[in-house]
Amino acid sequence: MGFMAGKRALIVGVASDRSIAAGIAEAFAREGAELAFTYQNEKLKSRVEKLAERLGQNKNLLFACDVSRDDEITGVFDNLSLSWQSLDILVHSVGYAPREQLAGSFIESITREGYKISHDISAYSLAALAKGALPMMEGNNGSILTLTYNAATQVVPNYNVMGLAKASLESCMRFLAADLGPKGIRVNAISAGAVKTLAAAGISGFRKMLGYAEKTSPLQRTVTIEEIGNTAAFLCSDLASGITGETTFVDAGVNIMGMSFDQ
Ligand code: NAD
Ligand code: 0WE
Repeated sequence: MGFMAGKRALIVGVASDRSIAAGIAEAFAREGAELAFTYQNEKLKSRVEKLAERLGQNKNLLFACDVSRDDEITGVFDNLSLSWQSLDILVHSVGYAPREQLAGSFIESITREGYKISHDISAYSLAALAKGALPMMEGNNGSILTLTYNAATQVVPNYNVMGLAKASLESCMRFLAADLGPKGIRVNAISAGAVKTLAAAGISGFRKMLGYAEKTSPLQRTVTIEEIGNTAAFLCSDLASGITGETTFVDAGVNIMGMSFDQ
């Protein structure tokens, strides 16, 4: 029996089979969890549907959810509660800034609108989803997980306003952990190393970033969505019952290095 048997999880953030959320879903399903999914818009629905099917999950537990819309967030939990009495796990794997924010000089690219959108979609959405999920999660050793990136605390060229949004997301994760701990809910983050997903497609210099990990990380390679998924499964299971408010790096060790050794 898997170590997540009997757990019910809602996964937000699948856009393709390469999504980090897809790696997480795969590990959760392997460990015996039951899954429900959201999709951002109709264009992405069929991809999420196919993943749910491949993982042997109930194809009816798919809900539209653009996280910038309160009515859609409310709708997810209203509909989910018709099928599930309670929810054990919420995975938040969402990040977005308008593309032009993610290129070139920080000071030249940042705008009030870019700041607003990136923080709304990438950081506030964790609090909004937690608020919506709380009535279903209270009192059953639940766990919430979000995905962050090291540029929250260390400057990465071109990541720009998303770095600020990830800093806000990590702080949100800690405030939620403090608030929800007494209700039995743990809240954690995985800080993932660079992975080639849709969110990475078209980002100038992304290949260089993967190369940096291969050159600099102690493990001399990048990480996979399977490795991130396995860590997510651990953190969201009772095996991690003593861990909350924590950011766990799954980055082949890149973040510990101050400078790379010569090759
Ligand atoms: P991805 O493109 O597969 O996933 C991003 C998801 O965000 C998509 O499913 C998309 O539908 C969703 N999304 C964007 N705007 C939304 C909105 N308004 N409403 C609802 N959903 C919305 O890319 P990914 O790399 O799997 O990203 C998942 C998370 O992992 C993000 O938080 C990202 O910042 C983080 N992360 C990614 C990397 C990387 O290198 N790929 C590294 C560290 C952290
Ligand atoms: O969090 C991310 C990606 C976030 C992201 C990606 C996009 C591309 C498409 C947010 N918004 C958008 N908007 C779009 O229009 N990562 C950690 C991956 C990533 O993105 C970078 C990176 C890394 C690593 C951008 C610049 C520099 C490094």
